[in-house]
Amino acid sequence: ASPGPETTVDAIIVGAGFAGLYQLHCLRDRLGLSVQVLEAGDGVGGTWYWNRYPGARCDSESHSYAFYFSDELLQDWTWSERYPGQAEILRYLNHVADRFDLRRDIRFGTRVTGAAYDAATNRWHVRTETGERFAATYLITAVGCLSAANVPDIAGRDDFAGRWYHTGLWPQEGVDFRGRRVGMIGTGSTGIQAAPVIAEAAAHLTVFQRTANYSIPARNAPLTEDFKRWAKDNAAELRRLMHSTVNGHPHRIAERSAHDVTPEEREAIYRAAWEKGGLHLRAAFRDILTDRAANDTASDFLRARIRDVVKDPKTAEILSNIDHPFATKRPPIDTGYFETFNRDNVSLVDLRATPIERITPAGILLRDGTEHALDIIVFATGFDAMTGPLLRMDIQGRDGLALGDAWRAGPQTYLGLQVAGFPNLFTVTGPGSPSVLTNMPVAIEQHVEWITDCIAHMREQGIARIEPRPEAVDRWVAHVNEAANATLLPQAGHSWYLGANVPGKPRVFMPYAGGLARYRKTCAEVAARGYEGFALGA
Ligand code: NA7
Repeated sequence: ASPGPETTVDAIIVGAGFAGLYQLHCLRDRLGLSVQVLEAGDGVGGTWYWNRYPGARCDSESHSYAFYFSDELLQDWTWSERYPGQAEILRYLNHVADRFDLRRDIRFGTRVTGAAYDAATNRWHVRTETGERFAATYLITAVGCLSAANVPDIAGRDDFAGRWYHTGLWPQEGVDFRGRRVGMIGTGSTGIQAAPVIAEAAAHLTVFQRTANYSIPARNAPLTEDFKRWAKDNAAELRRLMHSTVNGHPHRIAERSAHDVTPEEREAIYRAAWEKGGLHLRAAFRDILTDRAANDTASDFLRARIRDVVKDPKTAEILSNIDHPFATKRPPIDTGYFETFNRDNVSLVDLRATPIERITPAGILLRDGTEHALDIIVFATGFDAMTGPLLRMDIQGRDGLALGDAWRAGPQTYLGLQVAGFPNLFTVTGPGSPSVLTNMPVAIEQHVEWITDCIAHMREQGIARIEPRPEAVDRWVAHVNEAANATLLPQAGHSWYLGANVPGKPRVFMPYAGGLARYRKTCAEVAARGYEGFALGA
């Protein structure tokens, strides 16, 4: 078929999750640009549109997992639980889309399959899976960091006679587990949320664990009326707090060291954090993520909790045999995860001891010859994180330079916002930004506002293009490495922060671990100095 006519706008935004929605609002309603949002899903929501697996819930507390740019929006919306569930977040983002009349500039069911920059006209040309074509001066990716599903290529997968699903591509109508024998592969945040809910419904659940993981009870509960009122009355203070913390959460990391207290005091502090639930344990001491001996105290505490809960000693041993320091992989929080293994209809397979040989029509065959008969396989196997969503779009910069070639040895950005050789391409929460180590909406608002201010500046000053200077990129990449190496984070050799979960992916620590507050300051200073490190061209 011959290509259709090309639609030209000022800016194209890819994605309609938190990032794309706010970016559209800023560029259209604050700067007056013509904007087209292209979204693969049939609705807004991004992560929360696709991740409908049982038990899907946010790890950030609801009063902090929201846009803070509009006081009216903050006052209008009321969360119901301490941690918002998938359905409630999706309702929230639909509310935002309606409130700011965003839908009219979003094209749904439209997956971007290519984008190429033409230097002669200073235009990005974008094509979609459905054959539509768009052109724009600015191309802004708002595709998220955990949106390219990682479905492991296990031999025999397509011969499986039952049904299989990836948690990040969950069917809208849900999956009926009743009476089914279910196998779930993966014990990251997702598998840890899903297992207890699947186990309630299924005839039997077998969890296939490759890497044992820590988890902390979320202690989710309905919010009290007092708390709801408090969060609204203190919105300005909460905003200031989230802008000033290392990870954008509305609580501070303690200033004391784990070595400043006696073992008994430490135990009491961990106990209290454990009872409080969620991410507070990570904040109990300032050196949990920087000092191995300090970290060991937290890691040992958490391993002991697993052994307290899980009754079968062999299962407890497999679950607590964790080989990375606490919080060097994204720390899951759960509702009854370890308790699930005390159920009669749940069993655990240790893939380190007996790896998967292949998937058969009847189920999963292990290398020791054991075959687990299954009706449903759930892949809770995570994502090709951070770079995956960008590389899958086939983006070509100046002179046909493919992003995949530019990033062969790992992602190279300036501030996680721009790539050398790709003028006027902005990557919201791109690799090299702190986003995935933080409370995401706070990181997103900062990026979107920085990009908006940058484009406003360009239009005021008659600047046609912006891209980072290669030496600024080199400096930033070195700084990202340095920041990671100042922490224990690179010690989790199998984390998605390092790309280690995807076979063949370069092992590079992708997010910026220097903290959100410091990063915000750096970005602001760069802009104030006339976009230092960027080449601005006519
Ligand atoms: P994660 O955290 O990447 O977890 C994926 C899990 O799947 C993890 O336990 C992996 O083990 C396991 N996995 C991946 N591939 C395989 C294969 N081939 N065989 C067996 N097991 C495998 O993804 P989630 O979806 O749980 O969470 C992603 C983020 O979403 C989370 O961090 C929060 O930020 C929200 P591995 O550790 O690689 O050995």
